[in-house]
Parts: sequence; C-alpha cells; structure tokens
Amino acid sequence: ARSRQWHFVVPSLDGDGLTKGSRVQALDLGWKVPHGTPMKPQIRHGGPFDDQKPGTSGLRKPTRTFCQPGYLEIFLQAIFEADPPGPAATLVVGGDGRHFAREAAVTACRMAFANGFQRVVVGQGGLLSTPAASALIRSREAHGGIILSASHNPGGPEGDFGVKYNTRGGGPAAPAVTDAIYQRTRELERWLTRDDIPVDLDAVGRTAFGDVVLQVVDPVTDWLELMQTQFDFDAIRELLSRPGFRMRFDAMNAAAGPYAHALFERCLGAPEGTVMRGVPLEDFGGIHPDPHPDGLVDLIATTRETQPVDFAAASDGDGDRNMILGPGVVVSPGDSLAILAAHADKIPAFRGRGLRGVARSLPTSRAVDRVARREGFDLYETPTGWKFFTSLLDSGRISLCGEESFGTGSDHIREKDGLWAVLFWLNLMAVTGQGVRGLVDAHWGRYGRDLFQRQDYEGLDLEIATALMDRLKASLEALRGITAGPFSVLKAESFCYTDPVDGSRALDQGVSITLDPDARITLRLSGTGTDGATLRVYLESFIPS
Ligand code: G16
Repeated sequence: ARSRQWHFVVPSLDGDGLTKGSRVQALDLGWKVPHGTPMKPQIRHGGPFDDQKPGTSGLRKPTRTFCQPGYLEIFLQAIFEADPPGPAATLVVGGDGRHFAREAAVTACRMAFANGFQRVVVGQGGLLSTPAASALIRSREAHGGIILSASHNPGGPEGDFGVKYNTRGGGPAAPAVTDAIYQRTRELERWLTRDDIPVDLDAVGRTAFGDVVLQVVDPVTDWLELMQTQFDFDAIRELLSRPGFRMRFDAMNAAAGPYAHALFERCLGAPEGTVMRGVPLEDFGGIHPDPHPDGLVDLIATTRETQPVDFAAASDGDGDRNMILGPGVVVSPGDSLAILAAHADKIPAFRGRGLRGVARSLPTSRAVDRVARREGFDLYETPTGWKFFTSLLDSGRISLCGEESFGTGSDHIREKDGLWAVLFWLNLMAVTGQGVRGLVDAHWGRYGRDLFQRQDYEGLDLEIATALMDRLKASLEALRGITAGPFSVLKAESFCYTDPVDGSRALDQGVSITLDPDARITLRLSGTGTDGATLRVYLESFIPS
C-alpha cells in the first residue's frame, strides 16, 4: 500500500519527470523561471538504516550520526512516503539554527520538490521556532512541516541534531505516522532530490522553478500577528512601561531570540537589553538550551538582586518551552498550567468562550486537576508527548494543555509555545495588578499546593534501565497496600491511554504509584535522550490550603 501511495504522489521517474503525466501543474504567476531548469527528480542511493525510530518528539541523534551520508535523507524520504502529499501540497521547513540545520533545510526543500510538493515555505536563514512552524502549517494550510531541531538537547558538531515531523493542522505526527516512517527507514535504499534547484534561504520572497515554488518568509511575522489575537498588547505595553517595572527574557542563544527581540523590544516597547542571549548560535554558545536552573544562572541572579527584576522567563532550543520566574520564585510548570487555567477568562484568547477542558501529561502535577474540579471543566491525563494533545485540541475537548517539561500551550496552534506562555503571564500581571509571587501565593491559598520534583538519572545502560522498568511493572500487584513512612500505596499501575477521540491506544507509558495521603510517584524512561537511557522519577505531594 505504501508503494502505491508513493507512485501516486511522486511524478513518473522516466521520461520528462514532472512534465509528463504529473498532476502537479506548472504555475503561471509571472515569476522568473530559470531557463532550462531540469524538472526531473534525481535518484540517490543509500540506506536503509535500522536506528531511526522516532522518540517522544521526532528523531534525535548525535549530530555526527545525522551527518553520515544519506542518514538525514533516508529519514526525510521515509516521511514523504509514509505521509505522501496530495495535489498542490505545501510543506513548511525550518529549524532552531543549530549546527547542520541550514544544510538540512536546503536538503529538505530539494527533496520535498522531488517528492511532489508544489510549494515549500521556509523560514529565512532556515530559522523557525517550533511554535512558529506549527502556526505557519496552519495559516498556509500546509500538508505538514519539517522542523530541524533536537529541541532542548545541546547543539554543535559534538551535540545533537533532530528532525520533527508535524502533520496537517500543525501538530506532531501521531504514533501511527511515526511508526510508518520508522518502518520505511528500514526498507529504503534510495531517495529523491532536486539538486538542480538553487535554494537560497536568505532572500525573502517567492521564486518559481518551473513547476514548483520556494517561498522564503520572515520567521517572526505570522507568529507575531497570531499573538496579537491572543493577548491584550496594550495592557502588556502599559505594564512594561510602568515606572520601575523590569523584566528579562533569556533566549539561551537559541531560536526564541529573534521572536523575543521583535516581541518585547520592538512591539511591546520594553527597553533594549530585556532579551538576554538573543542571537541564535549554532552551538547555543556551548550551553544546554534547556529551561533548567543549571543553565540560567545569570537570569536567576536577576530575580535575587537587592532590586530584583519583577518578571523573568526563559525558553529552550526551539522556543517551545517556557520557564517563569519572579523575585525569589521559580514557578513549577504544573503550577503555571493551573494558574493559567484558573485565570483563563482574563485573557482575550479565552474571553467569552471560557475553558471547556484542559489536559496534562501523566507526570505533570495534579495542580490543574484541582482547578478543573472546582471550576467545572473537563480534565484529561495523557502520556508524555505533545502529540497526544492534538486530537483533544482538534475536537474542541480542550483549549489549554501543559506538561511538567516546561511546555504550555493552547488551541491557537498544535505545539507548545514558550513565548505564548510568557505573554499569558504578562497579560495576567497587567490586568490583575499582581506580581508572580502574588499570583502563586493566591493560587496556593485557594486551591492548595502540589509540591513537585523531578529527578533524572542520565546516561544509563539501556538494557539495565529497561529491565528495571520491567521488574517494576511485574511487581505492581505486590506494591499495593505497602506502607513507607507516612505513606501507603493506594494504586500502582502501568499507564495505558486510550484516545477518547479516535480510540487509538498507547500502552505502558510510565508507572504511576498513587499514595495516601495525597501524593504520587511516576517513573518513566525519557524518549528524547541520545545517550543510553534516562530514567525520570517524578515526585509530588499535596499540601491543602
Ligand atoms: C518533547 C516533547 C514533550 C515532552 C518532552 C520530554 O519536548 O514534545 O511533549 O514532554 O519532550 O520528553 P521526555 O521526558 O521523553 O524526554 P521537546 O521540547 O524536547 O520537543
């Protein structure tokens, strides 16, 4: 069946290629068509690879693995064959600017044209944050998008590289699609390209190459317009201009930098210097672009000075995560989600429609559950991975969702959106007159507090880590009723999820141990690491108000 689909979308490889028997029509839009451009895809040989199984979010590997001849190309070819484009299809391409992302963007454009896409929309310089890519897929009604990023993993020749694939509607590919991609990577021995197309990533504008169009866009414009439909920019502008009000945003030398400069300093009137580390670097300046206190020493220091900043925030490599800080406080992601849910009606994006439902991933603290229960909206618990929110967002069951891994987002796109969450907090502060600490304290006072901590055990031997989880799963029955200190085990289970919209199942997504009094331990293996296995242990305990 895959092979048939492939022949349906890819122009005939013999004869004149695209000009013969192809349903992709040459465009007559008056653009300059380079004379004599060959319109025939070229076939290159390489592959298959047996280690291209996508993890929690796309395929992540050491950069040197991705730079092997044919490695990137086989993964891209597998994507194009597992989810073939329809007639006149558009593909969005961009990445977080890490080492190899630029070359990879050129490769993706050429391969997309060879595989039947009529139009490729690419961020200038190959740059697009993950939320901006999702926004573009939606606004351009694209078939999908290739996001060249390993997100929060370090970059550079000795760091990591990654490819995420998002489908129509802008969300990460569903497990059924990533399974099909993986299967194809193990079979493919060739890929298609249009190496004759001179892809220039720097010149904004449209260029037609015979039958296909390359459109280089400013990476920020569409996303920034979308933000203005979500929030009260005048109120935020007024907050930022209050005498003495100071904020800092740390873009960690990564993709969020250009967006943050445009948003805070040019659009919202914050002084220059509000954005720290705002220029994307190929190796992120040697740091781990993760919103984690270890990499944010300078930012955290601004919240602890004698005259601390009023508001601080950070993002990650591809701009989809967020960390919120105030004087003397780092807001736990579970609390942040709960606070935003409790105040949703104060934001233009939700005003008049309220929240019908919210979702959180399994290990995320249950702070938002308490808000849902009291305020009367639905709550969904999903496995880790933004892809599990897509069907809930598409069906209108939820309009807000978040994860403990510093991800927060809504139905405005189908990805988490770091700067969107920052704007939400600023809008909230502007309209309530409260600071970060005040909002957090008031929330704990009303709903109680979920203490939360995550412990990561990195670089473990994969076999040993897998055996540990297997042993744990085998002993769940025996755990029930056990007492440890003040806690006794109420429930111990391996989390299995059934999507309420399409009925798809995801088995064994982590072990969850519910304790009495109200506490929980969750254990799972990370799906984003590239070095052995990472065991994540999540601990939470509730303190009533
Ligand atoms: C990705 C996913 C998130 C997930 C996170 C952590 O984020 O999009 O849904 O929560 O990985 O996954 P794990 O615990 O398996 O490492 P990102 O920002 O890395 O794309």
